[in-house]
Amino acid sequence: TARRPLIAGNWKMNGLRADGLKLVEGLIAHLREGDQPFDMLVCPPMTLVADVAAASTASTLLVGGQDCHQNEKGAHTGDTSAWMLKDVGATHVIVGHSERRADHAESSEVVKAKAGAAHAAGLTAIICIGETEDERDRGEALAVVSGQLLDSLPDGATPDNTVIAYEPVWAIGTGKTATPDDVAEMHGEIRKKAHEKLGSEANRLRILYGGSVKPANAEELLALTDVDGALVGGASLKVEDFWAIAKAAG
Ligand code: G2H
Repeated sequence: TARRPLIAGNWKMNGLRADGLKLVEGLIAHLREGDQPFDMLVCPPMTLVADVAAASTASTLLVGGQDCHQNEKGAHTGDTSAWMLKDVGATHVIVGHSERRADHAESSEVVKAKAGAAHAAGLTAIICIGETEDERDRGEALAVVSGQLLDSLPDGATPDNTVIAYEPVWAIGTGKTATPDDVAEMHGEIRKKAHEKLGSEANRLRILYGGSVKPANAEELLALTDVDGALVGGASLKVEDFWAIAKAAG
């Protein structure tokens, strides 16, 4: 099954207005060079989602949030709903990033509810899963990740409204990347497990790799059979680095 790669940038808590808009202008200029064999998405901090979406309307650049609340509205100070993201032009939202699982104690149950809210609002949910270094050292990586996958996928998930991002926690922002063999094994396992929920549709599911993806390692990771794109943090903050990663996809 041919799956169109998705190259997603997770800006995390980086970018004031001027930097963010400049970054987006640079990416849009590249996208206008011609048809590309990949989809490109940026997920700016909440303060910039509306501006970046407005700046991207006449281009193919997609815009998403980095998190959403599981409810539509209400007394949740500081939170943003999936409907609010949709309202300002987002098409995607990342849920369950390991930094949110760690910093905000988000369980897979909460992540599942957030993904369900994203779907209800008409957004594509990018559900992040991944094992810690201790879990890998104990030989539990496959079991932990499979469990997170099945526990985080909401009913109604399809390859059209859901993307999975495998991000080994020990490879995030550390400069360490999983070996291509480890990544290939894990992505194969994730697709196999996804069949339990999605049936043969799992063959269309996009599974991204994330964790210190950079121009120097993008090509070998993106060449793997079950790697359908990348979720890029640090290297998505520089136009030329992010573009080089995307070009490695096609
Ligand atoms: C993993 C990744 C993006 P980085 O968190 O989600 O970040 O590429 O900086 O490791």
